[in-house]
Amino acid sequence: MSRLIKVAAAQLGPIQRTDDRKSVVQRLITLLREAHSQKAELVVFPELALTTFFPRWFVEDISTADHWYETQMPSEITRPLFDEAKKLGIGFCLGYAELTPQGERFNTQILVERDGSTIAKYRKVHIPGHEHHEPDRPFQHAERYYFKPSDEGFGVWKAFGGRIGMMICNDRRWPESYRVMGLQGVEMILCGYNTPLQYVPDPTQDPLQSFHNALVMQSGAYQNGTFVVGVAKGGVEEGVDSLADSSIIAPSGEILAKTSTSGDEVVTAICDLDWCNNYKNTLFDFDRYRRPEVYGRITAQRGSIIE
Ligand code: CDT
Repeated sequence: MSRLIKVAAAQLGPIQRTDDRKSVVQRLITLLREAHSQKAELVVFPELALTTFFPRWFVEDISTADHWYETQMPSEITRPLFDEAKKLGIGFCLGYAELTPQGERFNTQILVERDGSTIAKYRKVHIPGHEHHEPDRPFQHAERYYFKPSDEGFGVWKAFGGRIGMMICNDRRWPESYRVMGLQGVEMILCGYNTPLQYVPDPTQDPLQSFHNALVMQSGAYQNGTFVVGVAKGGVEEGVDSLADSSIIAPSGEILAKTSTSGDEVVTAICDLDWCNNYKNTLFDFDRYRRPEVYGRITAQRGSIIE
C-alpha cells in the first residue's frame, strides 16, 4: 500500500526592505506555478515569506512596525496567491507576521488545502534572539521583541491524505517540537526558516550552520518516523547572508531533495506517507518502547538543574 504525495519546497531568495508585497506575492505565484508544472500537490514557502526579515532592525515604538504584519489572511494583496492555488488545485503552507485584533503579534504559518480552504494555523512556539535593542550587534535578531511565543503548541491536522504538522524556524532545533507532533502520529512536518549565517553570540557556530540545519531536521524526521520539509529564505538580504539548503527529508532521515542555489528555487519529491510506518511500527514504536515515567523533567523544568 502506498499513499503518495508530491511536495515542493519553494525557496525564496532575499526580499529587500523596499520590495513591496505585491511583487513578493507575484514571486510566490511564479514558484507555485513552477511547483504545479512539476505536478506537486503541496507547496511549502518560507517563514515570513511576504516581507524582509524585519526583526533585524529595532524600533522604539513597535506600532511603527505594524506595516510588516498581516491583519487578515487572505488580504486584498495576498488574495491572488490563494486564487491561483485554488485554480490550479494545489495546496500551500505560508509563513507571515500576524497582528491580531487584540494587538498580539505572532510569527505564523497557515496550511491551505487544494480546494482553497485554510485548514490550520500554527504560531511559532520557540522565539529566538533578544527582547531589547543590542546596538553593538552588526544586526539585530529582535524576534523576542516583535513576536509573542505561542502557548497553543504543536498541532497535527488531517490533510493531503495524511497527518500534517507545522513548525517555524527555531522550533526545528528543539527535539520536543518533533516529539509532540510524533505523539500525534505526524507524517509530514512543514517548516519555514530564516537563518543568518552569522550567529553573533558565538561565531564558532557560523561555519556549522548548514550542518546544524541538516542535523536537527534529519534527526527529527528519523526519530519520529516522519517526513520534514524545511524551506529557507536564503541569500543576502539587507546585507545579511542567510542559509539556503531547503530540503525534503524522508522518515529514514535521508535527504530526498535539496536546493542548489540561494535564490528563488523549487525542488520536489514524491513522498509515500506509508514509509513512516516502517519506523513508527518498528524501532520507534512509541507505545512499546517509550518510557514517559522517567521523562518527567522534560515538562517539569525549563533549564538545567545542576545539583
Ligand atoms: N528565524 C529564526 O528562528 N532564526 C533562528 C536564528 C538563530 S537565533 C538568532 C534559527 O534558529 O535559525
